[in-house]
Amino acid sequence: MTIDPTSAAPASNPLANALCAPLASRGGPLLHLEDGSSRTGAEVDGETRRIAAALRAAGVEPGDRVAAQVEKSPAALSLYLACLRLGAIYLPLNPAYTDVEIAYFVEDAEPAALVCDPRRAAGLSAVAGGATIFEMDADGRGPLTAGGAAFDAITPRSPDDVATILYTSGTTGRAKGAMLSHGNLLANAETLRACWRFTAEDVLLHALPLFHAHGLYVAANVSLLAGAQMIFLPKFELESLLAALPRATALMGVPTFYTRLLADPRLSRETAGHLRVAISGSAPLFASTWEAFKARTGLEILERYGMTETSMNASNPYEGARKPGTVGPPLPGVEARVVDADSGAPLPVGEAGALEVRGPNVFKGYWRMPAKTASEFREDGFFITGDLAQVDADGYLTIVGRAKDLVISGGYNVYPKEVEDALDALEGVAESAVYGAPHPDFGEGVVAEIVRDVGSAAAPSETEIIAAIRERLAAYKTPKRVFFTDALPRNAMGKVQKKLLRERRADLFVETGDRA
Ligand code: MLC
Ligand code: AMP
Repeated sequence: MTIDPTSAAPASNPLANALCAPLASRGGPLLHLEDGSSRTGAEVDGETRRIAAALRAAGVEPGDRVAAQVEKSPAALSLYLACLRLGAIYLPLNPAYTDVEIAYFVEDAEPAALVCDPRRAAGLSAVAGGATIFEMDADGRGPLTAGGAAFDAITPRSPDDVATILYTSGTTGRAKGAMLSHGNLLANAETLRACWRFTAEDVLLHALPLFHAHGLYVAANVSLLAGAQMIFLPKFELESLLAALPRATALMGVPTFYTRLLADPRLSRETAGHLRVAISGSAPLFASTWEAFKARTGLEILERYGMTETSMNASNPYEGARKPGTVGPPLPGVEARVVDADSGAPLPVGEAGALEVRGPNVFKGYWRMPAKTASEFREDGFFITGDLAQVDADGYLTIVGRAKDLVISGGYNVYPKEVEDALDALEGVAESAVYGAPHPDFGEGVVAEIVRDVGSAAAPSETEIIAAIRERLAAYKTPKRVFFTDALPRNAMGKVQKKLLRERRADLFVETGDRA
């Protein structure tokens, strides 16, 4: 099926029809849970309709935002599907975000409903604005799933209507809500399902969070579209993953999943023997990890490349050569080009430059930020990814770096500017520089260099600074180490030379073996 996300017709809600409608007749298992129980498609469908009815009864209208800061559970999946059915915009949020972080998202997105863990409800009620708060615990219990009426309709939505908003931070430190349309999500899921050969015979090992593009747009959408089953683990936990692996036909993970699996001697041809495909993305996968995984399991990891704004853009082939270190050719229907960042002129094969993409997968823009949106697109509709890439003679892309100041830690994006702003606001800090140092587990670990404010009586220690930041920002954004320096290294233009800092601390985590 080819979806044209710009077409205004026909208002039938193709995404909900593709993902939700088939569930009612699925009497077999859809989700296999850690405790050995399972949920049939029909059960998930029933829960979806109940949640949709409860949201509707609370006044949630099509186009309204439903923010959710909930633990991963079958009900969290149903909540997403309920929003699609209702025509509401689903806005998932990492449970690791602090109340301070949530306050910004709520103020910006003005959701009609905020679904959260009961333990967070009191704190969040202070920042919820006009949103109705619904509690949902880690087992999915709460007023939305308690029973009652069912919303059986599927609200008409055109492919151009917004289905989800996922916040991604930015180089300015201000998070932006990336709006993905129904057409965007369906087109990408359909392409991936076909490229990766997902069918109703598949059992996907789903250990990713459900609040990011990887776990939601890729893992969940593709499985639902294919009618596949999912082993639905609440999070990555090595023991559970190894226990479930022999039952899975497919695995999707960030590179940390693969390095952690490889560090365990139980990963073998036998334990991974049922897998037909192991997919990696969200951060660079080292060729050495690819080789080691192949040597141990016989499987060639299929690496693909995407981002929140675009879902998936490129993938190594299912059939044909998978080249370690590359992310494969652009997906069918996606155009990718490598250009000179300043002139926009296309670069020849083998030359590294700015990567730009265009296709039915590319998002509608940033929520209420038309100027920011416009500045990230070229006139001919190509989106400037902020990644640096080169293309080889076979058309395979390699991501060689980032034009944007970004750290990717265990697959989570950390924008240094956001952390630097939080550091600079602390008493006793004159200025700071945040960057990523190589980390054996997370790929990159967040590190801060601080210049103390000599005019201030406060002289916070490393531990105090880490504790103060942790109150404001999620743990994965909080620097794992803080160093003090008299001056930050700057170039002639006055720009902090983060490359130099990274090089200086290249052995920081590697030497100490520090994982936390
Ligand atoms: C957890 N911590 C992290 C971290 N995850 N620190 C840095 N980076 C991370 N990614 C913190 C914890 O809060 C804890 O801090 C300490 O580090 C140790 O935690 P852990 O027990 O080792 O972490 P764990 O819970 O096992 O989580 C690690 C992980 C997880 C890699 C499994 O981060 C994860 O699931 N990452 C996937 C992220 C993802 O889905 N990205 C996709 C984005 S979409 P403390 O202080 O509490 O002790 C995208 C587009 C695309 O990028 O292309 O897919
Ligand atoms: P996010 O904003 O969380 O969606 O992160 C998207 C970013 O992750 C991209 O812009 C890339 O920098 C990075 N990324 C995703 N997949 C890969 C990959 N396979 N290799 C290298 N970087 C990747």
